[in-house]
Amino acid sequence: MERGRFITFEGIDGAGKSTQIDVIEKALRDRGIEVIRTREPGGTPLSETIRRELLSVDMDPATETLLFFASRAEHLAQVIRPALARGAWVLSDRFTDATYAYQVGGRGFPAEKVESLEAWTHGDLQPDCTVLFDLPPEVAAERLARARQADRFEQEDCEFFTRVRNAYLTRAHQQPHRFMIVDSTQDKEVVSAHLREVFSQWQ
Ligand code: Z5A
Repeated sequence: MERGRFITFEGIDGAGKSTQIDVIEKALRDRGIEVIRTREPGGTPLSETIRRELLSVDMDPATETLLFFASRAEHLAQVIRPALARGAWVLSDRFTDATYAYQVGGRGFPAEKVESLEAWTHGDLQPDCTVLFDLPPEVAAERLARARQADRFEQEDCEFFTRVRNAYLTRAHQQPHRFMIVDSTQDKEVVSAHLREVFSQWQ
């Protein structure tokens, strides 16, 4: 059985990930592919419990980073690895690039510590494709203000999100074989049409 594909979605808060994952999920299902849609932090009962704490409780950056990886280890063991092994495609709303962007880029947590946690947790498994929805933090903040109440991360200031955005862009330029950068300032329908076309063929 051929291993399924692992596709992750990244971007600053309010970049439009959820909106466009719907489109990609449908394009893949229309091809008869088994799709598992999941998210981080979260994706299993235990990881969802960790998510609630991460989004609401102030904590030390080391605790925060370790909890993201604890949630991820469970997610990999219970959901991602079994799905890929049976040939399903996994669409994950965020994965380890988010830790590099938010904890390393945003909070200044040491990159080498994240590298060793990554190697320990899933060094042998990396996304086949990462769609990065890129847009200026000011535009994302305006969209979110209209959409809902802010959680602990969304309450960070514009400088924090500028650092997060820059960290994402740096990773994308370092690993162009894996990243697809999408200009998320474009109209929703324009972005959807582009992604529908890409994922109706992507192997
Ligand atoms: N986090 C971390 O720090 N470290 C880690 O390792 C991981 C995560 C894994 C939870 O993520 C938090 O955890 C996250 C980072 C941190 N920070 N926060 N909060 P999350 O993915 O669950 O939460 P999120 O990023 O905030 O998701 P979101 O707000 O749902 O954003 P989105 O999915 O990218 O956006 P959306 O819901 O599709 O769109 C937002 C609004 O904009 C909505 O009203 C849309 O209708 C609108 N929209 C979307 N696209 C457009 C366009 N093109 N034009 C106009 N309006 C649009």
